[in-house]
Amino acid sequence: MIKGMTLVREVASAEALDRLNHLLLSLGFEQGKGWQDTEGRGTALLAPLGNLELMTGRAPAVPPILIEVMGLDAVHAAVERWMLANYRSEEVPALLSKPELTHWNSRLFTVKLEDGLVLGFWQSENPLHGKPVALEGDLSSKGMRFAIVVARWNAVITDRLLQGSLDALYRSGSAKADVEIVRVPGAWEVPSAARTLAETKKFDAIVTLACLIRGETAHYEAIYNEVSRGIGQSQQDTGIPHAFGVLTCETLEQALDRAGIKAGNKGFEAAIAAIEMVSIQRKIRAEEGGK
Ligand code: DLZ
Repeated sequence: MIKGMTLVREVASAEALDRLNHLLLSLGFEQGKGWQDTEGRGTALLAPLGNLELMTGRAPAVPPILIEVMGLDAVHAAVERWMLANYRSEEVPALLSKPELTHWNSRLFTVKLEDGLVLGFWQSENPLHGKPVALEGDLSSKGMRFAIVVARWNAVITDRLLQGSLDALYRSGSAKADVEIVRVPGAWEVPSAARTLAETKKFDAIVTLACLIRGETAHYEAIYNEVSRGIGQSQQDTGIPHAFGVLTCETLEQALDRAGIKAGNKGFEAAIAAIEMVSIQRKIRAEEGGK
């Protein structure tokens, strides 16, 4: 039912309002819808988030208007420049404090403006502060079992994709015995082999590798659509993650670029995605099991 929160504060004059409005916009507030009538006017400054904090047990150690920022030192420098432009320079040190560590693992500075209006600017020292809590997969593949299905067609490319996948798996902890490589004639055969492997339930994830080049592939779109649909369907039907390392390129040069020359190695990326998906599946199941 709650839509938002508005803090209303009177300032001394129209000039003060414009000056402050200008400062806060330059720091990153968004201009909201203001108002004006015969007696006065208001300006709305929008922040991405707001919250109401209630406390008890001791008096607040902070001003009632607290603005959370990124880049506290840059904000402090901008406020200082603004203060020097609007106040006598000898007044500024008493009005603008230096950023200091707080007891809640943050840094904060305050600025006293006209009519006792005090703003506190702060930044958390915790890099994870404010990040949405999310389950994420780890990138260790130790103890996971993988099958890699690789098409022989365009082997000059797919061999490089395979090397990329193996590199990713071994470097993240896989034992050679935990990685099975299955070669199939071309991209068209990849979904069927992937599904057969997934159905054995011997593997935690399947990595699929192939390369379709438009110039040499008749009905390129039709083949690509069927290959991607088949791999996706196998993944959904079996519940085993299938990483998609099927290149679709206009030219051989483009394919080479994506197989380790200029634009990364899609085989490496697919294997990393597979590891992450196995890890995330395990975490989701562990959470479910713990409920
Ligand atoms: C036939 C064919 C063609 C024209 N192009 C490719 C390609 O670019 N990439 C690929 O992986 N495979 C290609 N193939 C082979 C088919 O995928 C399939 O292996 C054969 O049609 C046999 O079913």
